[in-house]
Formats: sequence, structure tokens, C-alpha cells
Amino acid sequence: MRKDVQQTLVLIKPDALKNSLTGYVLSQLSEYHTSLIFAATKVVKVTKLLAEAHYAEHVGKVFFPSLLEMITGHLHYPNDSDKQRVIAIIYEGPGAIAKVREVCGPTNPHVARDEKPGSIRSLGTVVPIFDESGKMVGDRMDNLIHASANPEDAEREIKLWFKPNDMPPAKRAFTTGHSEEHYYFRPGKLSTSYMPGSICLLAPGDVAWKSDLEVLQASIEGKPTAYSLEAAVAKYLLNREMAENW
Ligand code: 3AN
Repeated sequence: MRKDVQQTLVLIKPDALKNSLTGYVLSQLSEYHTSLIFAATKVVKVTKLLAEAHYAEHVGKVFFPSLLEMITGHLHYPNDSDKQRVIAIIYEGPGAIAKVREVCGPTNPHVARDEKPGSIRSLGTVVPIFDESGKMVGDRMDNLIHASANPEDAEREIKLWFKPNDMPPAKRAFTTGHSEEHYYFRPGKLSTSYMPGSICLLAPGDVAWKSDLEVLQASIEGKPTAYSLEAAVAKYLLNREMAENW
């Protein structure tokens, strides 16, 4: 990341959208309150590919399936696919990560209400999760907002949700490069030539995160990659109609 600046990823999640809390969240995070400014923002229809990559650290936990259902909007808008979306924002400024986490409050909304009343997550809720037999097996936290936890997560998450072209050049905090290939993707398969049913991720000359270009190149060559192919390709497929259910 650029040394002079800190950036963090914020997601306004479907439970916040459904409860019309977007304006409240933006206001709490405004420059007036936090001294942070927008580096980028967009409305995203979250794919399974992106959701799984975002929550990779929680794979196997009892609440993992409900995390995916939640972030893809299926839980809060089961019959309104046009409302299944998340607002993704990059905030920038000194101490951005800690400042945003402070305004968000603790992960668990019940804890937030006890320990940090008035924080954004104190307005969230906790919902029990049941298995097929009806036994309660855990909790789902509808906590309205995601915010990167530390600089490593911020870099991973910003590069996971945003393409360099989603922000002005001066707001790109991570190294970019130019693709020297065409890259085409369809679920489970990457190629440098067109495959039926595939989407063109990048063409020669297109700008991309340098780390993504390295993952794409290594994947083509069958070499080990720094992170998953899915994490590298997901952002280039966002809001592309054909990839909505990937
Ligand atoms: P935070 O969002 O505060 O950084 P993480 O990254 O540990 O918390 O968890 C990501 C998301 O996973 C949380 N926003 C929450 O919805 C869910 N989560 C985390 N821990 C639990 C848990 N023990 N039970 C249920 N859901 C959880």
C-alpha cells in the first residue's frame, strides 16, 4: 500500500439496505465525523464466487452457509433479486482502518449494545441458526456493516472487491500492471483463448492489480498461486449479467 495513506473496505450489507440504514451509516462515516474521504464506491450484486472468497477464513464454521446467504442478499430479499446488492466503499485517510472499526463497534450486535451503545452494529440483530432436525446450532449476526480488520485484510479485501478502474488513478493504493494476454473465465476454468460460455476478464493493455496478473499467469502455467484463482477473477466478473449466478 502507498505509505502516505491508509485505505479500508466497508460493505453496507443487505440487512442495512433493507432497514434503510444506508444514509445513517454514510453519515456516521462521513468526513465530518471521521476525517476520512471516499476513494471509491459501487453497488454490487454479490456472486457466490466473491462471497466465498471474501469469507474464506470462515469456511467450515457452522455459520458459513448463512454468511453466504446473507452477503449475497438471498436472506433479506429471497424474492426480489433486483434488490440483492451490497454497497462497497473504500474509505481513505490517516488511521482509516481503526477509525471505521471504532464507529462500527463489536462484531456481535448484542455485545455492541452492551459495550458500545450508539455504534452502528448496536442497531443490528442476532438470529439463531437451526440444523435440519430443528436443533439450534449457532447464531447468525446481522451486523449491518463489514469493515476491514487490519492492513493485510484491507489490502486483500480492497483488491478482492474493486478493480483499479473502479477508482481514479490517484486513489489506487496498490501496484497495478497491464495485461499482456486475453484472459477468459468460466466456472472452474481459465484460458487465454475464448471458450464457449466464458467471459473475457482482461484484454491486452487492460489495467489490473499486479497480484491478480501474477495469479492469472501462474494459473495458466499450472504453477502455485499466492491466492485463489476465484479471488483473482471475482471482481472482473461483478455486475456482468452472464456471471450473476457464478
Ligand atoms: P468482523 O466483521 O467484526 O471483522 P469477522 O471478520 O470475524 O468479524 O467475521 C465476519 C462475519 O462473520 C461477521 N460480520 C459476522 O457476521 C460473522 N461471524 C463472525 N463470528 C461469528 C460467530 N461466532 N457466530 C456467527 N457469526 C459470526
